[in-house]
Amino acid sequence: MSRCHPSGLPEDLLQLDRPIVIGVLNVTPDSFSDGGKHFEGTSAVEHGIALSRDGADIIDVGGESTRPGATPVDVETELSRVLPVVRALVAAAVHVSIDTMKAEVARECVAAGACLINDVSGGRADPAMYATVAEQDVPYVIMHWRGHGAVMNQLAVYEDVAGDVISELSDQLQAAIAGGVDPDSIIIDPGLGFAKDVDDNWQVLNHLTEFVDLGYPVLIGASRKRFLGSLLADDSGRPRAFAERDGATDAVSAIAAASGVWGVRVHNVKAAVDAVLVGRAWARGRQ
Ligand code: PMM
Repeated sequence: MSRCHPSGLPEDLLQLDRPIVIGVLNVTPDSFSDGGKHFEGTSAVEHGIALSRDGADIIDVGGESTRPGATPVDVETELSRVLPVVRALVAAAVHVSIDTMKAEVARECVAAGACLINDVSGGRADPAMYATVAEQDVPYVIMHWRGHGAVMNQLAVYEDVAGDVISELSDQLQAAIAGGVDPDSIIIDPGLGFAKDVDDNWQVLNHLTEFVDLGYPVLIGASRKRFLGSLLADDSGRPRAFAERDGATDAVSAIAAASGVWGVRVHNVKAAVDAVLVGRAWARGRQ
């Protein structure tokens, strides 16, 4: 089980002896489960502080929805959404990561105090990203990604899902390192729900230890996603409401922690901290 921390992580988090819990804070009008809820700056900051009090180690601030069919935003719009929130949370001594596919947004937010760059495209959306990351001393999340929200559902075609995702993620890793990114700063993420049909996600999760065995810290973002909504659908096939998917999210977080992941990215932080503690204890019982 490899769960060592990436280089560049804030000192106090390096001491943590359980998987990291990252709280989701979408400052967007249209994200899939909390879009519009925290669109106003002050409510976003208050929610970020509340997540931090609930036990989130890092708050992941995003200003562009990545859901299928979402409208892309330009750099200025994204920065105007995220930068004030990043600044206010950093001023409140909260660790912040920036969820962006844009190098300029990443650079500005790290300058404002963000301690991690979470790029769901893993460098594939912006050719300037690797060079920008190489200049920062913060960890960098490389997520498996095949294309933007407008097309990603059409791209969910695999021969062998887990094998294909591992191979494509390895290509992204190689490109990042060739582009100057410090390998010790990299976190990998299989990208649940991104160009993946419902069953594809379960296959990826079933092979989670193979991702862990690649030797990089692994982050998992299952929280409230469609594959959980489908699993919990009612008798008429209607997916479970977003806010009622947290029990299933916690179950995934516990099993992921027992499988050796480095961190989970979730909407409901309190129960997720318990879930990763269960997973850690489970894994220790095995040793
Ligand atoms: N999922 C979403 C957004 N950002 N980042 C990482 N690293 N991994 C994910 O799975 C991920 C992400 C989409 O979910 P949201 O709309 O709830 O933020």
